[in-house]
Amino acid sequence: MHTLAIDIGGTKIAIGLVKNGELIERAQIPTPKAQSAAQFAQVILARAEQWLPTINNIGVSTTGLVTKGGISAINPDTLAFPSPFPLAQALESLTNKPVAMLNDAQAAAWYEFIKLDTAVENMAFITVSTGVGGGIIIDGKLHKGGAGLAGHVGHISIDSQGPQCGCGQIGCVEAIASGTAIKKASNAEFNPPISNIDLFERADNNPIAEAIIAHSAQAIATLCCNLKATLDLDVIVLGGGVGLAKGYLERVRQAIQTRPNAFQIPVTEAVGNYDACLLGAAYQFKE
Ligand code: BMX
Ligand code: ZN
Repeated sequence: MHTLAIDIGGTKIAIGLVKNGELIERAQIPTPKAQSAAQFAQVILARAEQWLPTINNIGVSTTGLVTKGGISAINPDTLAFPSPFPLAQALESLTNKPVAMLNDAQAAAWYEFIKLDTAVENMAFITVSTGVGGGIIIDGKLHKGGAGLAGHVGHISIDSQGPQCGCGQIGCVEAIASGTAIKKASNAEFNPPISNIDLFERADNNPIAEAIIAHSAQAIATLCCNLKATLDLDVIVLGGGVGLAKGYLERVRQAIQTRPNAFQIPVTEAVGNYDACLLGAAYQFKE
């Protein structure tokens, strides 16, 4: 079976051809500015043109809340199109193929759950990237909730005195720990501004860079302990550009170790690496 996998982020779209569960081709385009879902879908399909004759179905993972009506923003600062955006319908009518769509972190959670070394029943996937997203598996099933919002753990508020989040709340994990939040903190300290990649490289010798990254990792550790307390998870899988950056997972683990025993939880690295969401898009067609 061949699946066209599409992972939509705020700045880039990853497109892949997945054959029997393996990613065999991969491409990437910047997220287009499009007036309509049909136009947006056309840009994606044009990049995948050579694969279209072979595909059986299309799996999409996307940033944002996924409902029957389309994709909607929880944090409009990180979404490039208006809500609700009926992209699944547009892809379906342009290709006549079955289309399945999930929130990006929910899709990655399902993929990472299937790929776990040791079978567990309850886990979460957390991505620390442009935003902070999440997906939750309870009793071996992806928990989406009534409105599809389940897993939006980036919008758990952990500091009532904290920064304003684009979602409208104060002190969300996303506003403190995301790649966007790290960049904001870094811009306030470094002139000329440096990239987040440079910030991680400087952290060994520069206490300001280290403090910015540690602040993010501490917030993610708090989130992990809160999830342990709420759902008694067996494991948390970490992914995303920041989550997978050198030394980040170690910082999160160290911060968790300072918390009381009852809230300790193992945190592992996403086996799907930077493509966990893309692979998750395709794995909607796998049990
Ligand atoms: C935001 C939210 C989530 C998403 C998460 C990670 C929007 C547009 N997105 O919290 O749905 O899962 O970001 O998204 O409201 P990423 O783009 O950082 O991977
Ligand atoms: Zn928020």
